[in-house]
Amino acid sequence: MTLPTPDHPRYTSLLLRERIVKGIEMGITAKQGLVAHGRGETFDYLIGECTTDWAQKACKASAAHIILAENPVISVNGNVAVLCPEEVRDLAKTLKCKVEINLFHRTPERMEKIFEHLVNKGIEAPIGMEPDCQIPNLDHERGKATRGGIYDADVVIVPLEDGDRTQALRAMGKAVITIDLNPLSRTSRTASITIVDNVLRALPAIQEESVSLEDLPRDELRSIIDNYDNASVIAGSIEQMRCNLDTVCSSL
Ligand code: PTJ
Repeated sequence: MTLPTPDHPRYTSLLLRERIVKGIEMGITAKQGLVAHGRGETFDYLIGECTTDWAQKACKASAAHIILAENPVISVNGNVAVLCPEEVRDLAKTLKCKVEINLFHRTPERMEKIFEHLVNKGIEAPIGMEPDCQIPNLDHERGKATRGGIYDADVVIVPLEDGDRTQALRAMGKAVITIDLNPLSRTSRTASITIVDNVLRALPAIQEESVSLEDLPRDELRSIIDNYDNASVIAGSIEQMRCNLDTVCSSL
């Protein structure tokens, strides 16, 4: 692995790329995860590789949702497992969320390796290894779920999702929080809360927001959620990308 020195302008981005490559070598990340990561990199570039005010607003509403939740669950796939296992662990601990492994390209070998990896990173008892039910109207592997986990969750956090599961989870009456750098994706447009940010920045941002909200009474937390407008947050994120492009174009 050839890594640039930390003063390289693309250091963080290249480091993450290496994590994904290593994830593939370890049998954790799907090859398709490379393509997904590349798409994410493009949108991250456009958003300015930072947590925008729009994303921060979405993180605050997410924190309120999770604090009020009875059974919040973080869904982990092969990209998330290698990009930010510590951030998943910390958020799960702080906000008492279960962690469920859920894969699109599911194989017993990958499930086993991801489980071991998460346990090694300090995540206690990830679930998903023995799914015992199916999300209605979702026939593929992503529909496999666990009772007491995603199947019974009231709030599900789905970073780097791949489409129709968000819709299916919402049809079950759940609140779905997605972290997706692509504001145009179906997932982004159908989630209850869409955080247009890199999962690496978004998970700690939710955690920080939760610390500042933890002493608020329930009705104030509820009003943060009720006053949150996801459509305007998505539109704002797209507008931010357009402004960033305009700035670059006008400097040429
Ligand atoms: O591990 P598996 O088998 O469950 O497969 C996982 C992947 C990611 C391969 C699968 O879910 C997939 O194909 O996803 P998509 O349809 O490519 O969607 C992934 C979305 O996540 C895209 O919209 C990307 O822009 C976005 N994305 C990629 N990297 C990041 C990201 N969003 C936030 N943070 C990232 N680091």
